Amino acid sequence: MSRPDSQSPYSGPIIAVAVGLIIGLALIAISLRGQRFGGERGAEIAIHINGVEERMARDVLLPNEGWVLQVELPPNLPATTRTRLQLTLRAERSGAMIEIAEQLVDLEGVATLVIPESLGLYTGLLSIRATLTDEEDHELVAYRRVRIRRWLGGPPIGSRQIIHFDFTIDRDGDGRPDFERDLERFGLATDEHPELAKRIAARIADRALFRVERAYDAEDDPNRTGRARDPIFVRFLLEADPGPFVTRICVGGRNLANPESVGNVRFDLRNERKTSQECAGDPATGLFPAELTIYERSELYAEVLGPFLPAKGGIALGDHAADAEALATAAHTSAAGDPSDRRRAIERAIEVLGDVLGTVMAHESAHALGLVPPGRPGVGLFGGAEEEGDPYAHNIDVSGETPSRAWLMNPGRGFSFEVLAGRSEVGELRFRPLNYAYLKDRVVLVDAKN
Ligand SMILES: [Ca+2]
Ligand SMILES: [Ca+2]
Ligand SMILES: [Zn+2]
Repeated sequence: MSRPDSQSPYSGPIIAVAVGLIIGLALIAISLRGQRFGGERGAEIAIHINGVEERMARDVLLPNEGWVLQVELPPNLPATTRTRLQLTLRAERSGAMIEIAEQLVDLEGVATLVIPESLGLYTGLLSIRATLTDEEDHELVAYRRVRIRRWLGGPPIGSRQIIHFDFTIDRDGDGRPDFERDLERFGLATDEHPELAKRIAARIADRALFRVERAYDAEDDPNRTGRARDPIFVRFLLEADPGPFVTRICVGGRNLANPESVGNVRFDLRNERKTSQECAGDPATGLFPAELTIYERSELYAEVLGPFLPAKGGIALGDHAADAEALATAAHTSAAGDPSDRRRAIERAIEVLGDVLGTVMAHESAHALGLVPPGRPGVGLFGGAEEEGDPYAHNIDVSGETPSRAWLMNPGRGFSFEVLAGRSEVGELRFRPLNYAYLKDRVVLVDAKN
């Protein structure tokens, strides 16, 4: 393209001067902001709440105990400077000040405090001030204000909530758990060998439960308390429990009204119903593993289940001579040296199907516990609204879109079989930090009417 004749001969130099000016101003701004601290320029302290990124955490309401305060210090500071961190909490209403020093725990370079009840925080605004002083008495300061609120009707989760995944549901009344019949669709059971169906069903259920527990009580807790176990937890069981707060979620059977849906557990805002049944027939609620056949075109599905699907040249579990023995003992307890190909295929099917099902169980049980409340904090936790369809009760980001990162509570329809199995590049699906904070009673939600 030729140069337009009308262009001013001065435009080049003018732009150069302007760019120079902008760079100069930017440099001045940086040097004003980042006076040398600990020998470095631009050093900053960052105050985080519950491991949630700043834009999402801005308006959250916090309980008077149990939430996590994290102070991230500049990297590469001498240890002596790091130990001089001062943390002050100031109640805006009363002016009461609390100095914190001893209770801070260092977690991978982040000074962390799980707010104890003994701190006696009151409802209202709380100012957090973090101060560091270096060898030359330069001060580095960071502030943050948070809102402390009370839960009306108690915290949503607590320590007594139980989720019972009932794999014995017999919706069709044939005297056998529907889940065992569901496995026939994957070639993992036959009508002639109900005893093998029972055994593999139990193995898959165990594997799935283990996956659920991993999702709720992860070692890499994004809220980073450093505790071996959080006092707030949900128990997940495969057997019925006589406790008062049991939510029963049935696993198995057909979802005739919505045959493409693997899970249909009702969203329960703020977990108001701690005792409920997700087993009804019309409309069907619960989990429907048989519908996982919607993923049959997935590569992983074909690879893992192909050996059992007669339509794919496989042999259904029970029809192969080695199956009874393979299922009689777990692979690792086998006395025979190398497991046979068949045994390996069975173990792999249990692992992959168990992980997929466990991922769906973790997602669906979180709906019963109140994730993801629609709206922004402190009414919601960036969940989609009811009229939005798929995003309803699922994660959206601050701009109202489905998050670009794959999180466990994103709309379920978007996940592939590989992602549900935890065998894609995104790894095992996890609760995002804000979801996790809710599941650990570290954020307060208020009624929109209040
Ligand atoms: Ca049945
Ligand atoms: Ca509930
Ligand atoms: Zn969902």
